[in-house]
Amino acid sequence: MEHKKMKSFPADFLWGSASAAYQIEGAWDQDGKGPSVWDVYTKEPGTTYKGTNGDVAVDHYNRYKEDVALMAEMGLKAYRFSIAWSRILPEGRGKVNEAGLKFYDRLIDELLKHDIEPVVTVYHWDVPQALMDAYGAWESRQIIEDFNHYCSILFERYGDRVKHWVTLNEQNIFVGLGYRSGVHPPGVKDLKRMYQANHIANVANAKVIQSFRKLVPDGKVGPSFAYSPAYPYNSDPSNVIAAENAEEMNSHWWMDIYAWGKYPQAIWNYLEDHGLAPTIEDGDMELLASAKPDFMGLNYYQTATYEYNPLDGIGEAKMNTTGKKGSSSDTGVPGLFKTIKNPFLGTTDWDWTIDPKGLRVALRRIANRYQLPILITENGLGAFDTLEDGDVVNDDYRIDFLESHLDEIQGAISDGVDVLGYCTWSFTDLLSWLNGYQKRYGFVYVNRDEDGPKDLRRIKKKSFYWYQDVIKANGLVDRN
Ligand code: BGP
Repeated sequence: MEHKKMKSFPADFLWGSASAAYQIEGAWDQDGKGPSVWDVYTKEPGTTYKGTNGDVAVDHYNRYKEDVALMAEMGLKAYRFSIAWSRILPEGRGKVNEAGLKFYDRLIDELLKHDIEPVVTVYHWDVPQALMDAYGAWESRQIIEDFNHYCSILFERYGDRVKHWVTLNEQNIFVGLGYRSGVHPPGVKDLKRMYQANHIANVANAKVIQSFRKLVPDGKVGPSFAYSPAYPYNSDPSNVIAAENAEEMNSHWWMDIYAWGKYPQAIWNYLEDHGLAPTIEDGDMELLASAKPDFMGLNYYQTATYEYNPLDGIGEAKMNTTGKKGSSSDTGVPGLFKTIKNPFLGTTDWDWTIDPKGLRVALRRIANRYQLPILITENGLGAFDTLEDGDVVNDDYRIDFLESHLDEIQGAISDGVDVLGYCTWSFTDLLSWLNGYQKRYGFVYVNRDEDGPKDLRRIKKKSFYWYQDVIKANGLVDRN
């Protein structure tokens, strides 16, 4: 839709940026923290790029004041971060670690002191290793109670100061990479187990939303979903159906549950036919339908384009975790869909398509289908940055990327979509789960690499000053 005049960003728009505990905190065993699955998984040979892990990460645990001071200098209105479950409950359940709770008290207070709205994610993939050892974490229904207990501790402790909460971060990614491609913990390739763990995570998510209503009645809560809108390769109806299949299997499978408590029919039938449908217990569907979120959290990075894939067609892909352009391969589900390169779009060095308009497509589709406000909880560009003499990083490519996406957000707002805020990924550089430290996302360069933490010096990139101007103007600024 073309508009003669675009609407402005709302006056209370949350101009933000995001991170996750494992990717920034470090201090992996400091002050009583227990190990998470990522602390253990990254130590297994061959799991991550050059064996990188989050033992030190960017040491945010010990440098949070410096990081928040930079956020304040930038004028950030919101900061999304996650809480490490095993800092609060080192064993995942049982004994509470007061030192862990105190760390987040200090962080939240520091943010509020600078008028930065904390947006707290309760789960960004770092389930306590103790729960993995005890019962296979998300594969057991025991986690429903344990997760609810953990979240209730957070709601009670921080609910007076934190009003925006994210439940599960990218459930589709942590179960997909954990149990389908087997590249995230627990490193399993078993679709039956994946769909079962996913259903249990859905129930746990719903239960926590119910607790939230009681404990933080004036707060807002929602999941963050990694949505890559599906495009058909062309108007060949076989390819259009392939894209429908992908949209339903890769996206509606989760978002329909969050918004409506229902699994989409065609994929449900497909899974039943293949012996992959999850076991549903009495009361599950009622619980799912009763736990409506206040917003859909959207993590948007790219779109995917699909074409017909025959029954004997291709399956799992090879991922690019090195930054060597073109080293990934197409992926598919035989009989449903396969990916194909979109001839209209360029890609990053990690082969992610660059598609700002796709963000507008995502916003429009979510708004139309679910009638929920949307909080963009992640969007950003992973790129190689060069630290130049005099501590300068000229990341014009990142500014171009973010600016073009913001332009489409404003387009979506003008179309009538209720967008609550925009959290870029990420504020400082951080550990990219499988891709080491060379895939950088931040406004703030952190002087470390795969070989070691160096001095962890913080350096403002050119994009830092650009976003500062955008926030000040409450919208896009003329760069010339
Ligand atoms: C999302 C995750 C983030 C972040 C981001 C970039 O899937 O929620 O934690 O890592 O993607 O991904 P990557 O680090 O793989 O480039």
